[in-house]
Amino acid sequence: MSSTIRSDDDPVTATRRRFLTAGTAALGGAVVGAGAAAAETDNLPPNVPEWMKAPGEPTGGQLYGTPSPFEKGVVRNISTTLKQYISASSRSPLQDLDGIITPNGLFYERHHGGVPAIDPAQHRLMLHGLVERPLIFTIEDLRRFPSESRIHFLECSGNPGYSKPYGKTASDLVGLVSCAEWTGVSLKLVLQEAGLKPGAKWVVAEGADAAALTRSIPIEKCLEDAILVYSQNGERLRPQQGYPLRLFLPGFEGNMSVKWLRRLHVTAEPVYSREETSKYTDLLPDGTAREFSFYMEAKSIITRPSGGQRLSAPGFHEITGIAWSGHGKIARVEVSVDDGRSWQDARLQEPVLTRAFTRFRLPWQWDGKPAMIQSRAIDETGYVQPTLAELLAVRGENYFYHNNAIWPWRIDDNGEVTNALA
Ligand SMILES: Nc1nc2c(c(=O)[nH]1)N[C@H]1C(S)=C(S)[C@@H](COP(=O)(O)O)O[C@H]1N2
Ligand SMILES: [Mo]
Repeated sequence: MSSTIRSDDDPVTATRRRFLTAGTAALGGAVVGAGAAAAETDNLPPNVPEWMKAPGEPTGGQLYGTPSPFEKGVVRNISTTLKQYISASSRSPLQDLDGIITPNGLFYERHHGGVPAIDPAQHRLMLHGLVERPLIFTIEDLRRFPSESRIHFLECSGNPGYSKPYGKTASDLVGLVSCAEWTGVSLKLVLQEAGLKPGAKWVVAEGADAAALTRSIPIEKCLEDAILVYSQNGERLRPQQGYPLRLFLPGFEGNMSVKWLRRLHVTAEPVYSREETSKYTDLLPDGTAREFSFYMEAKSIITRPSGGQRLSAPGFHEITGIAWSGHGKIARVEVSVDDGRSWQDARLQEPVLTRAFTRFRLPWQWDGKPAMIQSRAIDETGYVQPTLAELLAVRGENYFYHNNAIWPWRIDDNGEVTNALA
């Protein structure tokens, strides 16, 4: 027996394709990926490890499960320079996650007035304005409607929020994005229950937090795919994500998915609230403002190898990351391993869903020399993720929202991965 990993399509006796060559444990040799300290233990082959010698913890010790204590470093990333009081954010540790679903405890957070503690029994959703029948719903009322579940990303328009790229890790750079399965009732059904009056063109959504965050949403989006969400990844929303009810607008900038939703006011015009005028409006180089900037454009990031990580040895490494677009499905992701001179198609992991994370992968042989790796997403509309220089040439630097530029990583000859634009 050898611990060398072989590809699935090879018979186990063949040695055609070996992924791990240098640094891999052969029997009696060193240990894969383990440091010198770990090699001191008696728990390694051929010994029987101590956790096999007695029964483990009984179930019931933890009524709500938590990750292994050995994963305690996989946590949300909270800025140490920004005051985390009323206006706060925390970033998803994208570089530590696999697949396309962000676990609820690691979902990014952004709030403008703290996290309210809402008793669902005392929470109501009011629907009024240009409707035939103004209605007030309890959470139980909303749960009586037909439900639906869909997987979508959510991204803050301030992700990363600066034209000057700063930060070390994928999380520092673009951690204000996450992806989950959302369950709730289609907003269209709820609007139909009230009956829209002629002239109903906008729906103004208001949150029940101290910020009373308010945004005007075009009626077309409300009737297309907006959801009134009460559950995320199978369980009820977390307080940070809008418990007990949030609006969810697939593909639109995060701040429009109003959390702790208390009111939907159907109007003929947008209300020009603070969050759609002084904030989240993009001032262009010619002095005009890009209003409104609803859609999050195609974007991708390599999460492994990525900033803060280190390649252990030359040889095989899988390059993997996530891509997403507010305009629909990801059509292609291209990866360059030679500083943008040539690009290859990465393999897209199924399912490729609309307005959701798509995981991409590219097998790569690192020759041990310095390298520059980067990914660019192309969505089903044909839109290609731009470089930072291309983006700044068009949009200027008067504002810092909607930065969907390519983020290259530099790999040093010692395997260290750093932000190539910093
Ligand atoms: N009521 C309310 N809704 C809100 C916010 C808020 O502060 N109050 N923040 C918005 C912003 S800026 C973003 S990016 C998303 C973040 O959602 P999350 O914290 O669930 O990731 O919620 C939006 N909805
Ligand atoms: Mo945001």
